[in-house]
Order: sequence, then C-alpha cells, then structure tokens
Amino acid sequence: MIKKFLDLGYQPLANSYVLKKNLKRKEKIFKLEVGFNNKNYLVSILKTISKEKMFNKDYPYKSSESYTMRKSFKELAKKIKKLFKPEFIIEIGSNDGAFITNFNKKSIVGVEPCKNLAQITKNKKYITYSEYWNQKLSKKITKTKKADVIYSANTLSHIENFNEIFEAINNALSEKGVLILEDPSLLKCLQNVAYDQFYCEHIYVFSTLALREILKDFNLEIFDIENTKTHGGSNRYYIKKKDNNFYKISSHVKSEIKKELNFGLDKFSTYKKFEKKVKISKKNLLNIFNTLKKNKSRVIGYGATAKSCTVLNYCGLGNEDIKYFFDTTSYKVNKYLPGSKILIKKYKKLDRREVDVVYLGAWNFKEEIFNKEKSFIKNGGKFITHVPYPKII
Ligand code: JHZ
Repeated sequence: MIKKFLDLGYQPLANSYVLKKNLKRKEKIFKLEVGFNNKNYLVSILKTISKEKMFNKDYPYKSSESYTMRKSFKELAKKIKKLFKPEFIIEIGSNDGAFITNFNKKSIVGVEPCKNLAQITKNKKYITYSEYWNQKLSKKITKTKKADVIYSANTLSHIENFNEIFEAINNALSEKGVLILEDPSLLKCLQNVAYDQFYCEHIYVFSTLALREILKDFNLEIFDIENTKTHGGSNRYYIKKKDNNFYKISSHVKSEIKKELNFGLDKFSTYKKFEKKVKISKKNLLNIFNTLKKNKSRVIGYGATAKSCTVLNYCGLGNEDIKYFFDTTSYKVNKYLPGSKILIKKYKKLDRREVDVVYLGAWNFKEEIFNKEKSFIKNGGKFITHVPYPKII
C-alpha cells in the first residue's frame, strides 16, 4: 500500500519554461505529493503527468551543458568498453548524445522521444530512434542483433510503466547482456534533504531495496553498484538476467542494502522524519531570503533547473527574492521559470559589481560552478544553497 509522507503543494510542470507572451496564461498545475510503498519500498509521486505532456518536441534539458556530466559519461564509456567489450549498445534516453558520442557510430543506437534532442544526434549521424522505449521498438532495434549493453541514465525514474520498460529490455539483451541503470539515490536524497529531487518528471526516486524488488518480477538482478557523485549522489546499477552466469554478484550489493536498511529506508517513520526536515528547510531558506531582502542584497539564481521549480514553488519564492536566473541552455534563455515566473538570462560570468548573492539552482554542480566563478568568490560574492541545509557560502 502506498502511504503519503510529503506534500510539496501545487506545482507547474518543471521543464515548462514560460514564454514572455504567455506570462498571463494559466499554467497547468498538479498536486506534488510523495508516498512510500511498504510492499516493495518504492518511493513515488502520487499524481503523474502523461509522458507526452513532458517529453515532446521541445524538451529544454541538455545533458551536455555541464562539464561534470560530459566527463562522467566519457569515463563510463571507457569503462564499459574495457569491462564488457560490447559489439552493440542501446542507450534509452540518449538526450543530446553526451553518452553515445563516446562510441563508434556503428556500435550504438540512441532512443530519445524528445524530437529536438534526437535531431542533435541524428545530425551527428548517430542512429537515433525518436520514440518512447517499448517492446515494439525493442524488437525493431534488435531484429538482427541483441544488445551487449543497455544503458539508461536518469530515465527509468521518469517512466511510469515498469512492465513496458523491462519486458522490452529483456527482449533486447543478449545472452551475456548487461543493463546499466543510473538514477539519483534515495538515500542521498534523504540525507541531503534534497526534496527538489521530486517533481513531475521524477515519478520515482529509487533505493536499491526498491529496485531489487521491482527487478524480481522480470527475472533480473543487480550484480554490482557504484555510488556516483552526479546529480547530488546517484547509484549506478549493473543488472543481468538471473540465468546469466557470466557475472558474479559483487559484495557492493549487500553493503549498499545494509547501508539503506541502517538508515531505515524500509520504514515509513524514516520518511515522516524527512518530511519534518523538509518543512524546517523551507522555513530556514525563507529566513535567509527575508534577511537578504531587508539588507537590499542583489540576489540572482544560477542554473534554472527542474529541481529549482520544486523549491521556488514550494517555498513561494519569486521575483522579489531572486531578480533573474543565469543558465547556459539556449532553450531556456529569455523564458521564465514555471510558477515563480523568474526570468532566465543568458549566462555570463558572475560580476561582483552587479550581484551580491547567488542562489544555486544547480547545487549538484557546486564544484564546477565555484571553479568557474573564482573571481566572483574572490571579490566577496556569496552563494545560497538549501542542500543539505539552507546556508550562505
Ligand atoms: P541539472 C534535469 O533536471 C531534468 P535538472 C531531468 N528530469 C533529470 O532527471 C535531470 O536533469 C538529469 C545549467 N548550468 O542537470 C544547465 C549552467 O547554467 O541540475 C542546466 O539548465 N551553468 C531530465 O534541470 C542546469 O544548470 C553551469 O555551469 O534539475 C543544470 O540542470 C552548469 C554546470 C549548469 O538538472
């Protein structure tokens, strides 16, 4: 049974940036509530939005925008080549090609339903299917050869129907085939009080405990896990069919499960504690913004993320608190953040003469951003983050 533990209020669709001409138009909103299923330990949002409304012909998020992600995909590609020597790879949710472009064009195909993104890799001559991943597509792609590796990062958490995904994966995997899934870690999300991991697109935030249960229904099992730093702390799961004896189950699986049980990810009470922390986080973040307002500090935002949408709308922050956001993504520039309607400007290096304090919408890229903005920091510029607790740095 799914029991609600968190109410993040009414929210617009996180990646639906608003054009100036539509500022007065009513946005689609939905109630963002999060629940825990005590049968399979799965944490999910309670009301879901249809995939066609979220992932369509002009999806604004591009994985290649950050150096951290480009580096992470490049390193993983190197590792996959070394470990599995794959002849054929499928990436589900290939976005703008940050992963697939590390491989030879003949050895990989991308699946990306967002047409604007799929076009980017098609232009680079990578075979890209601009469709949702399902059994029909899986059969089409693997007509002549099955995949030795299927990779999918930050995508499984976006797809509601597990039957559809995993049956198609089971069909596509070769005898030795390995499925690699990478998604934000629920443990990290709770430890960091990163409640902004919940928004319309993140239907699920997975624990190993939950994923293990789900995979059982499809005769799949996790044989290794890596904790990665991306997106505020993610898990990279290496998965195989149960009857694939080419790989042994690593001790990392047991130790990760132990970590999660020690934290109490199997207990509803843990999630109620998290709810309390989220409320305190909101209160403390608002205190910071109120003080800055009183002091007439010039505050802007950095990284108009999907995550920011949850924070801004849950906390009721707007133009009076954050003058504008900087973002490098051309698809977002000159539009307004959903709900809060804060303008997104084309990124330029932070200038201490113009700005006092910067809210880190992309807190998950803190190191990368601090590296880029050394001169702003040297000149006394400050940042606000709400992770793991609201503070000025
Ligand atoms: P970032 C998106 O979430 C949506 P978001 C999606 N649902 C998901 O799961 C994750 O990605 C993976 C900008 N930026 O990665 C670029 C700068 O401007 O935290 C991006 O707009 N300057 C698919 O949106 C945003 O910040 C910089 O120096 O929460 C980062 O978005 C850097 C590093 C980033 O994901």
